[in-house]
Amino acid sequence: MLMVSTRVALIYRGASERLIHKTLINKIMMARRIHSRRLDGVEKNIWVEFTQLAADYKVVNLGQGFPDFLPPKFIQDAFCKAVSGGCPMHQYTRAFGHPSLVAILAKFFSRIVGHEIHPMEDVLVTVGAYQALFCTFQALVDEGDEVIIIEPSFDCYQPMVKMAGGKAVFVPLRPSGGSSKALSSGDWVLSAEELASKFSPKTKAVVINTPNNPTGKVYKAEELQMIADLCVEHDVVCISDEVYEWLTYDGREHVKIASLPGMWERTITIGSAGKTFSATGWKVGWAIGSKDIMKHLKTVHQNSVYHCATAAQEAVAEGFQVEYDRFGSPESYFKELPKRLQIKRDKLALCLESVGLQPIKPEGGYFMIADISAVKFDFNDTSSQDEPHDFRFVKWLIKEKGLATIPVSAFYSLEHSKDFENYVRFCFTKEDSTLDAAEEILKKWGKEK
Ligand code: IK2
Repeated sequence: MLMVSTRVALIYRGASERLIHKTLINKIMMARRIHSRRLDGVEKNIWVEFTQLAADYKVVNLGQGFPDFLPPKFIQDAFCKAVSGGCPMHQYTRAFGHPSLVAILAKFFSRIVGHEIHPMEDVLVTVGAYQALFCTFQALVDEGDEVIIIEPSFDCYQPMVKMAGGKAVFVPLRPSGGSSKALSSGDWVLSAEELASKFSPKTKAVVINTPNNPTGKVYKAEELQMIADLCVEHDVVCISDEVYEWLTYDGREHVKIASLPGMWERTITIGSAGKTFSATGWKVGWAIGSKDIMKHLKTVHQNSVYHCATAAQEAVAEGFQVEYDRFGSPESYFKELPKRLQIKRDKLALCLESVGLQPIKPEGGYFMIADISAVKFDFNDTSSQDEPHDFRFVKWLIKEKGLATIPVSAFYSLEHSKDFENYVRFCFTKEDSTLDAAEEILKKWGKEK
């Protein structure tokens, strides 16, 4: 009896020693670095942080850039038709873009760029403009390469360059004549000398974004020509993010840098059906460029997502066909939407002025930035006390007043962000009722001051 229980005890002891041993090994394993070095320093993301904060506080949201109104009926119908259109729309399609979509994108943009775009060779359909950017940086950038980014810039460019092994080199747009005088996004200018000084033998590409997020700057033809000349002189690629291409105001014209002499061969133009048709959740985007560059983006794409949703691509193709047929006419959504947004922009600008926030009127895009330097606010949130001024203002506005916006210094590198902590970004691509609710909050706060 005694011998049996000793044996059982020994078995148990053996088992528990094995367990301790295994746990120790697990602990040692977990102490190892499990994440790749390319993720160091890119963990934070303003959209994740501020979208969550806006949701937690259930605020009026002029933060993230998406319309809270429906896409136009013709494209909703096209989506419904696509998903009820039989088996093929529910299955895989061509990896680099659904045939009907690449065909119409090529036809549509050939007319604008002034170059015959080949649907199968020069176009890549991606999961939103985001993935077009990701494929571009992965395809072009090698360890040690430099990529010049004009700031303020959409916040994913720098982390994507870094993850590809490259180094971002920044050059800022500056308010000409000082911030008190630069009251339109057109007053935010790029110095040709400063830009030229950033090129080196390591420079692989320059990234521009027109109309710009967050300022709304629409680059003039002569500004684009200056950038193009430098790209040709230094034999580098231009990555042109044009997701807001149809949204220009006050008669301002959007110019594609790819349409300038000598630029088709060295430009990757990036677009978004989300912004084009007010359907950001569909996540259909594209990159267009010469086949010699595009083949490398396709390699990244086929080894990552392979292709994006078939039915969404079919619907976007139909949307572009409708717009192709009525291009330039007043019924065109590409004419009607900016007209509508211009009214919203002006309404918001008046409201901001009335409470002492100085708006910088955008020439294009979804957003308006405003100077907050004249504003006093009392924020007792110790958790954010080391954060930049605009971050604290935005958190205060969310938590204390119930209105979400985005801090503009998040669109700058550490090198320049300190100079731009006095701005916040408002999205005016919203229902009138949302803008009215925001106005009510701002006016109430204005009275309390
Ligand atoms: N490029 C720019 C300049 C963008 O603004 C966006 C999307 N906008 O982001 C939301 C915001 O700023 O509040 C993209 C690329 C990505 O576009 P897509 O949604 O097609 O992936």
